[in-house]
Amino acid sequence: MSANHANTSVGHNQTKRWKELDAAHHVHPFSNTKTLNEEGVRVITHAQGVYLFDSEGRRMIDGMAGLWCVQLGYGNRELADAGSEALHRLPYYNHFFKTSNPYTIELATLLAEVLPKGLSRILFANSGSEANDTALKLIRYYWNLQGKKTKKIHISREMAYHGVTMAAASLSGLTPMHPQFDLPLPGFVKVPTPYWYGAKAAGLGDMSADELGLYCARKLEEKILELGPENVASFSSEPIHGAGGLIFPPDTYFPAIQEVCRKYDVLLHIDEVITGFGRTGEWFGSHTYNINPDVMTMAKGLSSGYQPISAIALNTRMGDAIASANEELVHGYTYSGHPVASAVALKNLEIMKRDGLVARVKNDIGPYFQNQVRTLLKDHPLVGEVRGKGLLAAIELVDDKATRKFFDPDMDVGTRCRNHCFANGLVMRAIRDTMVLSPPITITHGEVDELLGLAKRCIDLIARDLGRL
Ligand code: PXG
Repeated sequence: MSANHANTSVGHNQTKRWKELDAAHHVHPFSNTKTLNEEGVRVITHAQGVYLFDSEGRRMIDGMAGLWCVQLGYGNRELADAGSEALHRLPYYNHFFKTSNPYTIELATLLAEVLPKGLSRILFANSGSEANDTALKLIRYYWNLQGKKTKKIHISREMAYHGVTMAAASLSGLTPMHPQFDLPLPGFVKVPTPYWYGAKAAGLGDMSADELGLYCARKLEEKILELGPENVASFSSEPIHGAGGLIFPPDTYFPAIQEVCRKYDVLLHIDEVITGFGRTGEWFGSHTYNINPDVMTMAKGLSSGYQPISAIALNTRMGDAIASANEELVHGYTYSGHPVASAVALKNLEIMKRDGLVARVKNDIGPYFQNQVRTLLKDHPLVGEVRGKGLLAAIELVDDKATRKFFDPDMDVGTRCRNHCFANGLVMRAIRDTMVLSPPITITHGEVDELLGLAKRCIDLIARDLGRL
């Protein structure tokens, strides 16, 4: 850490002023505006490596890489310089008027190189939600081009998170996202997801994970048959549920799911917004689980979060249909393939390639992280399960390990644990009572030790509060 980050406090009065102004003028995402304004926000002023600093001079280790996105960590000079150079050379131009720019062309080319085979045509947008919205529109367009005009229904999974636009929120299976906005829209249907740890509590008995994977694929098939395959356009899935609670697919799941999609000619949309760019130890979760998407969406780690940019990759089937349709594709954003965002994403991918960062997650830091998190926490009295892959880990805090019984949600165990984390200089996310980690992929071994040491300390603290330690 450089010396200029040592003293970061901006003073009590400035912090107080920012808290007041934020409460007066700024409405926060996914927050209770009333209680947040009463409590006051924490103002993050800068960040370096895996550390965040707030206006009161506190340092926190960021176990979440922001929102699962800062792959290369904070303060990367090369990314900042790439953005700065593009800001000076070409701060903006669009792709509408038969024009392109070098950054976006090179980015699309490099992406096509690292994407699973066959995904070679790419559109750009600005967020994961927009990418998913775009993917659904292109799926509709594809079926319309094929003359299959009844194929309109989009199936996705319970507990899925695909974003917040009208379509992306409709695609999401986290039910609290819907009632405020009268969603989901018509034509969005959900099927069960293979959450083995929660299967018992959900009344699915004692199936093995592999049995559960096949069961969920059967449920997809039954749903397609119930709706009529001629009415089903697509099935959407994250390779691993992110915001739904870091749920990893059983080995049986994706082979069976892909067979069902093929059998009924249902397009497979894979949402790699969290699982892309080295997170699982491969470039994409689709590599990890041997998935062949028709359309893949990505965002977050594409630019390490340094710029808002997302992408939609099409396989030959969809890409060729659109490329040979010989009519205008009536879709696109002012900022599709923004030069500055493209330049930063391009540099981000170049660095990942040059420094072998994906292989580092697979062969070095990923296995170390997985081993350490299990060694430290697997036998903890409050921990029912530790699961993970690459640089993703979930720690289930449970009432009874033997019966996989969850705590009463009213006890807010996860949130209380997260509060201990903040107080102790650690950002660890709570999803229900599952504690989640997804640090920058550049994290060092020593920083992994620090991160997990703090995580253990905070889980000890909540265990003590509950009289379990
Ligand atoms: N798909 C997936 C799989 C995501 O995780 C989106 C789409 C939407 O991306 P945008 O860029 O529109 O936000 C996401 C976003 C959390 C959290 O608390 C997760 C996300 C966003 C905000 C919070 O876990 N994921």
